[in-house]
Amino acid sequence: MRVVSARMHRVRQQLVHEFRTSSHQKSYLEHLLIELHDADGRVGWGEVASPSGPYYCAETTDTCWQITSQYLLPALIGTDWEHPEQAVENWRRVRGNEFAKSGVDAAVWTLWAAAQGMSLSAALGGTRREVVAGVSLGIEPTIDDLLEQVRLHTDAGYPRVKLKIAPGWDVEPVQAVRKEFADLDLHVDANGAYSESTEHLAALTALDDYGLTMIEQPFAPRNLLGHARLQATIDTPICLDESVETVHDLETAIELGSLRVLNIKVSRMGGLTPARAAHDRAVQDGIKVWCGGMHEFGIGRAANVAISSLPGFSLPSDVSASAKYYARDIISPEVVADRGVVRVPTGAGLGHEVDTALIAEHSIESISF
Ligand code: OSB
Ligand code: MG
Repeated sequence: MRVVSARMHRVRQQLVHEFRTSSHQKSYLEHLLIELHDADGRVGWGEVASPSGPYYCAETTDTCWQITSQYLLPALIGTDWEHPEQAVENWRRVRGNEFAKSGVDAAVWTLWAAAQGMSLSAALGGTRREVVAGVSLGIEPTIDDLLEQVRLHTDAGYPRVKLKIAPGWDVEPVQAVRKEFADLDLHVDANGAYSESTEHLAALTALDDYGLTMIEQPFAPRNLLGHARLQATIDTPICLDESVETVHDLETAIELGSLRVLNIKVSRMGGLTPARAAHDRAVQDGIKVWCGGMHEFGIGRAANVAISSLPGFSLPSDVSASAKYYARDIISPEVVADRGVVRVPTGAGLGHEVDTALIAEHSIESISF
């Protein structure tokens, strides 16, 4: 196969509900949408879901634009390849920049799946026909606001809720939610906001009493030893997100005992190819996996649904319905969740139509290659 031309669009979408984490706050997102064309008129779509600022990871929308347009697309266009894993060899020399790579990698996979007449899920080796979605809820102004959000989403049938926490917003909100939702599959995500100070460790240890499914990324990304030390003293499984950008990070974390659960994000790991490799490696060592999200628009969301269909994804994923995030999504049909269950598309390629008119309407900037 050969990509003969490409386009990249910088698109802004308003969130239906403002989202706050320990590190940043957002009411809209700007993602890059990549379309790859082959000589037979097929199109492959991928999404770069980088946050605008460098608060989740080092990348930003601007760095992704730069790396994609200056290095990744020029390295791909015009080369011959048989399989997506071969196509991504073209940018093996580019260090880091996983969000930028992930959008091009996913576009390569959807183009290849379309050419094979296979769904993205089948192309990846997915076995599930439906995946279970949870929701991730941000830090709210008050506990009452948070309880209202939990009610809204559990009433809609989502079986798992993740709460963002930060020092000063941890035991109290968790206690309040647990009091009203005794049996809910509940977990927390700190986005690395805690240190190993006595005060912070006391709060994290206190969370051990609330039957949480996991505590996600309590410490800074590089602090694998700290995560191992904490895991040795609490029963609640630790889940890593930001700490694991490569399969090598995962192997180190497993060896150190820093995690029992892995949040696999297609974006954070540089695409479907490395995300699938991380899935295989985690399952081999009995690490539970689920798919995290970055508030993707429909194209990135469809890639997340496809990877979540691999057999090892045994916990609910952050692949909530399009409507949880956006008034109107850029794909049709939109992603829908029925009591938290999302059907895995069976149509060739992405399995959704891409609404190019809506993309054009919300596009800030486009570039052709
Ligand atoms: O840490 O998982 C995270 C969103 C932006 C940045 C980081 C994270 C998140 C989420 C949202 O939790 C997951 C989603 O619903 O897409
Ligand atoms: Mg996280």
